[in-house]
Amino acid sequence: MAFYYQEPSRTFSEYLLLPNLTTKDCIPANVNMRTPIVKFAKGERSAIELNIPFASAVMQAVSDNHLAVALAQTGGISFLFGSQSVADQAAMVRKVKAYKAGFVTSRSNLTPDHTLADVLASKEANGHSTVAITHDGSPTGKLLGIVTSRDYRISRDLPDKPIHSFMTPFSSLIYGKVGITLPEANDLIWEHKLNCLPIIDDEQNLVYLVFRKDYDRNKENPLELLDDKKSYIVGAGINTKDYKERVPALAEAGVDIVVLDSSDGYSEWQREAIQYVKEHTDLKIGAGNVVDREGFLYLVESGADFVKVGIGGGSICITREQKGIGRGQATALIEVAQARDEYYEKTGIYIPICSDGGIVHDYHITLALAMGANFVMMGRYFARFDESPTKKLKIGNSYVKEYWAEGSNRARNWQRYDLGGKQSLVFEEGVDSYVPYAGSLRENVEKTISKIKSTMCNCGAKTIEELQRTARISLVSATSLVEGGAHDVMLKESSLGAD
Ligand code: RVP
Repeated sequence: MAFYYQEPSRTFSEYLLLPNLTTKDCIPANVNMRTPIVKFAKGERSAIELNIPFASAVMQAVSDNHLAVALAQTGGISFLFGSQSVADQAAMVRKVKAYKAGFVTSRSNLTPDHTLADVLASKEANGHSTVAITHDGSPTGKLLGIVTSRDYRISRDLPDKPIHSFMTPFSSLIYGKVGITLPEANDLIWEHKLNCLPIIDDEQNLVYLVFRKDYDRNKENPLELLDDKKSYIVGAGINTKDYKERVPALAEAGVDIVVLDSSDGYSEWQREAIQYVKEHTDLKIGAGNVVDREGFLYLVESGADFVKVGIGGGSICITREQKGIGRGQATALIEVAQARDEYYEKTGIYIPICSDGGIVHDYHITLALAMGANFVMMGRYFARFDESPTKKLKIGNSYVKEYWAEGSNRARNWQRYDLGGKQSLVFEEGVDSYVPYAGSLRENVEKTISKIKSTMCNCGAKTIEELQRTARISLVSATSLVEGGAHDVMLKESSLGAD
């Protein structure tokens, strides 16, 4: 006979935290959100810790090198999507590791033979008003000039005017040489009243641009997540099919940590992949996803450095509808956290866990942490920001960004779902969607973190570990859920749509 659980499985929205005594020193400024993400023995520290407990999902629509840099600057980590070629994913890792704060690779580039119409089209497409003019139109070609909106007049100039006739030519440009520091670049920018300083190598090839507006911003990254060589820390998703090629290439590119990305991680394939990574590299590896004690212990005994929890709770995920497997995210997390604590008691080894998917409101993050997660992985949350790799579109009066699932036909990530059958996606486990555009990652993350810190203070906790130890959590009835939102009033327009 099948085994029946006596309790239904539950989601975050069914729980609330109760306040504990808030002492006078328990203010948001004193809350530290540092959190371990790889296993460690009692009395030791985790080899990788985040400054905020956020990871971005292993998804094409979320985690590329741009988002990885932006998230590392705020203290979290991205796991670069794995549903791309080994070479492309390794190149993304290299870009993150080579990124130098304030030094950006030029995103808008044309050749001298392009026209004013091309400049305007490029500006329309990506919003950048500074265009680097290189011999081949690439971001690293020989620098021949720069075009900004001060170089042309749309009312007078004809669209077919060639760029070489109006660009600021290289001979008139102020530039820096590779090796220049950010403060030195900034001095040049101020001295010559520039908006942008190109940085070139000995052959006059363009390497970076430094923008005046970025300088102040880069001074404000007190929580940025750096390795010991001052490069940003970055992770990458892998699968159980091509890890023998993918993992060495990622390691060679300098990745800090990998995670097995699968909708169901309780499998012998994951065990083999973990063991391969442990035997052949020094990399840390996360595994998953699981939703119960058995799955957790299996992956831990296979050697996983952290375990990811969650099946079917993702906003774009239809695994539960398609296959009838999964578990309410809160219940899954509570059971795995309990198994983790018991394992720690027994062995003295602490295994961090990541709650993956289903975060809708910011307070869900605080609940996940209180329930035992060391960090959360989010897709929808990050897909809404400027830095995610997808297109921003206007639909009606609202701006949206595209967000599609890894199990959708669009992503074609069959490796994530494969159970040893034919090598293709036989049916979809996720959808293609839009999410409301929400602006910059930094502003949103800061706001979310301040909400979490404020709740932690209500709960009398100054660290995540303290929150996990002392939180009091209550189930709420269906009717008290109604009481929790604004009710029995008519909302003014300005209050609609608040998170
Ligand atoms: P969310 O943050 O709720 O958007 O969920 C993101 C998570 O959804 C991912 O980290 C992944 O675990 C899961 N996902 C991604 N694609 C699919 C799918 O096709 N079903 N699910």
